[in-house]
Amino acid sequence: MKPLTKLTVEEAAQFIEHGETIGVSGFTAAGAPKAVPAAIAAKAEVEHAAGRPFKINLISGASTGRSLDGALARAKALGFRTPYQSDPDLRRSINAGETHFFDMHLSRLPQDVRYGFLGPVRTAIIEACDVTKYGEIVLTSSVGAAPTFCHKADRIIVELNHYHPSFLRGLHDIFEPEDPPGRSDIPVFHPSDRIGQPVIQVDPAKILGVVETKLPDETGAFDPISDLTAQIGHHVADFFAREIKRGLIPKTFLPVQSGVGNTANAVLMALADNPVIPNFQMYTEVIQDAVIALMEKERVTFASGCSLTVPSATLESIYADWEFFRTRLLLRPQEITNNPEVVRRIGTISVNTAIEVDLSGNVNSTHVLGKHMMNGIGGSADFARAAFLSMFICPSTAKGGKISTIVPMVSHLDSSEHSVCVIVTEHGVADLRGKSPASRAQLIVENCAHPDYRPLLREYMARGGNGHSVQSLGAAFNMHLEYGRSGDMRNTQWSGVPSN
Ligand code: 0RQ
Repeated sequence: MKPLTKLTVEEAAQFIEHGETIGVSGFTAAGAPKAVPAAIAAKAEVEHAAGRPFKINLISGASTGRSLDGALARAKALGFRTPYQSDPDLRRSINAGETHFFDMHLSRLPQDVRYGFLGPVRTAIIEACDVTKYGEIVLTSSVGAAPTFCHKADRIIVELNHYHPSFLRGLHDIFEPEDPPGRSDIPVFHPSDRIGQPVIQVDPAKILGVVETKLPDETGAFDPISDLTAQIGHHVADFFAREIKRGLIPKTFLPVQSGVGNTANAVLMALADNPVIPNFQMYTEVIQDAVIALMEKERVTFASGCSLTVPSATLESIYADWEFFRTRLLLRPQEITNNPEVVRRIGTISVNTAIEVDLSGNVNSTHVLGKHMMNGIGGSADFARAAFLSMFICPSTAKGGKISTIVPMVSHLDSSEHSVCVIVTEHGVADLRGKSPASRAQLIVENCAHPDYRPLLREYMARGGNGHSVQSLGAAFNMHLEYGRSGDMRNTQWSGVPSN
């Protein structure tokens, strides 16, 4: 067996051609390649300066880091991007129409690549903590869609990142289902069930070469918990505690999925502080730092996820205490972490963040004022649709109160009212299960909307007239339009708007 070829980053970048599709490891900034993408961005700048076109199509697990999405967007080197992003430069490029972005459910990405719906993948660029001449690739702090990219790409470039220790072999559970009509069940019955292999096995002849690096993940720290996020967290925890007392959630609780961000951290901390909620497990996609803090306190007993998206100091402390964490953490492909079959079977409790929510309970997770892409739907709807209980949380206002996140009708739809069970803001909880449209609207306005907006929303509801839902088609977007006109939704007037 031949040893693997060593490459410099520049040599690796020279393999990448204008117009090709690249699949990269990583899920969030965790485990994404860093050195080769930055060198591809530098190559793009040289090509552009010489008057030659250079753009690639990029497919990842989810968002990536600044050396990948950020560098390539700044170099104007991204023609097409899917399935998720959170980089400010890439967001600008997408909203300016320079990069074509396809926003999709993260659980579907690997199979859509296998089915060929996203075209052929030429090159996979994969961050590893170990790679052998037999073609065994050991991933780092995430799995994402790396197994599928490795299997479908014509060729693989490995970024061997010595920042991550090779003892991570065993953290990952690599499993790819067969495609229809041959697909069988995905035999995960508990968050800790292992169903695959610890490595991605590839034909070593496909590995173009190995670039050695030592670079930390580009994951930022979250803000400290604020009064507002703490209030949301307490409402969520109190709600679940009540449900346990009512016998509607088992006393042993159920595996939790939580979205990513400051509010999600606050929710996890509040769950852990609530004495009625027992120690629990996570079946989630992003394992963020609150999970690690709660694991150290033995409140979270196990976490199955797709990535360890934690600041470098936290990751280093996990590696330093590997004997403790080794038996409590497991990383899977996004096709499995977010799989609706598994999420429904194990009864996941799902908590995600909304940009806006309407009076029917529809959720917009992606588009600010209906037009500007924020990040993408991510895994939120994979979980929301299949969960035992699906909750969306958000502050009741944005932009210093000038925007109400509770609106008559969402300006873009990601999770429909049929997938959304409960809404929570800092003002309270609207439990929408088993409620008619009129009762749902009333609960959302009275329990969740900011008091400044309640009179406006009550007036809107009164204009709805006859019909099953409370909507007034002539006025549904008037609050959004008012923000465009005066910069403050509180100035909305309903007079002059037809009632229907
Ligand atoms: O913008 O920072 O410029 O002020 O949106 O809002 O309140 O800080 O909340 O960071 O938790 O993000 C939905 C975007 C929330 C995120 C979303 C503005 C607000 C601020 C961020 P500024 P917050 P968060 C797991 C599951 C979809 C994917 C998902 C997300 C910025 O949670 O991308 O759930 N979710 N994945 O001011 C105008 C409104 C607004 C608004 C908020 N109504 N109008 N601006 N903002 N509401 C992860 C993965 O899938 C990988």
